[in-house]
Parts: sequence; structure tokens; C-alpha cells
Amino acid sequence: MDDNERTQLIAGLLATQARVAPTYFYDLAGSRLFEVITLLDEYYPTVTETRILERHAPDIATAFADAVGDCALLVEPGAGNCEKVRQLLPGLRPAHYLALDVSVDFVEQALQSLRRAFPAIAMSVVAADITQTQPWPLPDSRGGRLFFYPGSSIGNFTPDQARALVARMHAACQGRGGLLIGVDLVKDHSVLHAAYNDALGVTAAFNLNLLRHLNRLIGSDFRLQQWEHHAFYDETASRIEMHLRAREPLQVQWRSPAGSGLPERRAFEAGETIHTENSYKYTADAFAALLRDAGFARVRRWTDERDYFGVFLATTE
Ligand code: AVJ
Repeated sequence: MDDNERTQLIAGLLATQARVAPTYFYDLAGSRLFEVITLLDEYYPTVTETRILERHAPDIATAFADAVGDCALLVEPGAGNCEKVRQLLPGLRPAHYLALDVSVDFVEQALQSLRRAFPAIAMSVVAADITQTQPWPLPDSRGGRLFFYPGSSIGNFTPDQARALVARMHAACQGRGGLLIGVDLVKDHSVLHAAYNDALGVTAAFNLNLLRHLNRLIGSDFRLQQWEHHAFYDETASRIEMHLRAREPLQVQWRSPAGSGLPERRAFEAGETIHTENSYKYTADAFAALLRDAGFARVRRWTDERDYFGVFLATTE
């Protein structure tokens, strides 16, 4: 991490409502904890999406081919363990699979077994956080491009930010391509609440682990026993909010980049929080409208029996 990122991170900690971007959940332990979350009974999104992809991967590949032809480049931002793309590769047969992720080592491990299973497909990983504004490091490709953005990661953005990100993907398709994206849908609040407040406390550990990560990144002295997990559904905003809440009055110190002029400590009152994540939920119609507003010409959707989760294919034609 560079000083610019450190400065942004510390500015977030100093804000009246302290905040840290959810990107910082995913150090090695955080990535592993997230994998455990996906195995929990309460956390329905991953299994539900996987079932939708298993069932409909052939239709999805056909729909893409009908709209734009061969897939020259399949790009997966935030690829993580690369498990979901396995479903797609046999039908889609892209010439090149490019994983973009902040944790290159984690993805590189996953790619080793994927390469053995699909030797005909070129595979690579590049370190990139697509939420940062730098141009995306995409290779030239002849033929259709497909962005694959599963897991409802799009839920971490506000709807305006989400539309802007989708519009960048649309632009990066260069007139011939698509976006295959998974989105968590609005549903009974108790189901949503339980998904972020699991009985085993894995989501709490995942949230608290962010403080360990910060301690390494900015030399802070967060003590985990002084904090607790707090997650709730805000119906008006249509989002889950995750926070870390101070159990008692406390002080935190860190090292700010030289010359940044940023204070190197903050006091938190008991009950004050650090906002660590938003996870927006959409209706299927609202999300289809967002994809069209971002420039895509055509949208197809697949869902599960309970309408818990949506998989959308948006194409340029
Ligand atoms: C990876 C952003 C989709 O919002 O459900 C899971 C992250 N946070 N449990 C989500 C998460 C707490 C997850 N996303």
C-alpha cells in the first residue's frame, strides 16, 4: 500500500462517522474468513448464485454467443478463489481468462488448479482494484469481451457508484461484449439480518479482522476486545450496514505518512462506530434498469425458486 492509500485510510478513520472501505477486509485471513462465511447456513448468496450458474451456464453461454459471438477475453474483477468461473468456462470457452484482484498470491494459487482443468484457456492474474480510478490493465483482444462480476460485490457500491462502474465495464467492452453479474435481491428482513449475524460469529470475526489488518497497514494499536460487530438492514436505503462498535471509551494511535499533516490518534466514545461495509439489495427490475442506464442494450436474467438472488447478462447488442 502506498502513502496515498494510507492517507485515504486515515482520513476515513478521522471522519465524524469513521469509515474504512470494505476492500480492507481481504488480507489473507480475511479472504479465508470470507470463504467460511460462504459455507454458513445463514449466508445464502453464494450457494444460491452457484446453483443458478450450475443450472443455467449453458443458456448463459448461448445467450452471450447469440448476442456478440465468441468470447476472446473473460475478465473477472475480484476473482478470489476463482471457483465460480469453473461453471462458465466449458460453455463460454474464452481464449483468455484474466483475473483481477488485490490479493495476487491468493488468486495465483487458485489458478494453478484451474489451469490443469482447462489447459486450452490462457489464464493470468493482474493486481488491480477496479474500484480505484486508474485505467484497467486489459490486454488487446480480438472478439467479444465478457466481464464476470459474481457474488453481489456490486452491492458494496451506492447505486450511483454501481451505475458508474457498470458504465466503465460497458465502455471497456468496446462495442462488443457483455457483463455477467450476480446481485443479491431484496427479501424478508429476517433472512437478510441473519446472513450478516450468523450464529457461529464468523461474520463478526471477518469484520473484526479488519482491525488486525489496519494494525499492520498503518501501525495502529486497535485492540480487538474493545470492539464488537454490528450489522443491520436499513430498509430505506435498501442496504445492510456493517459497523465495528466501541464497547468502551478508547483511544487509537497510528503512524500517518510524513508530511500528510494528519493527526495520529483518535478517541472513540462507547457506542461510536467505524462503518466498514454497505451491502445494497436490489429488486430484479431496478437492477435491470441500472444495467440499461449504464449503456447496455439488452438484459437477460436468471434467478432461483425463492427469488433470493439474480444473475444478469447485459450485452452491448
Ligand atoms: C462480498 C460484498 C458480496 O456483501 O454479502 C459478507 C461481503 N460481508 N458478509 C456481502 C460480506 C459480510 C459480501 N460481498
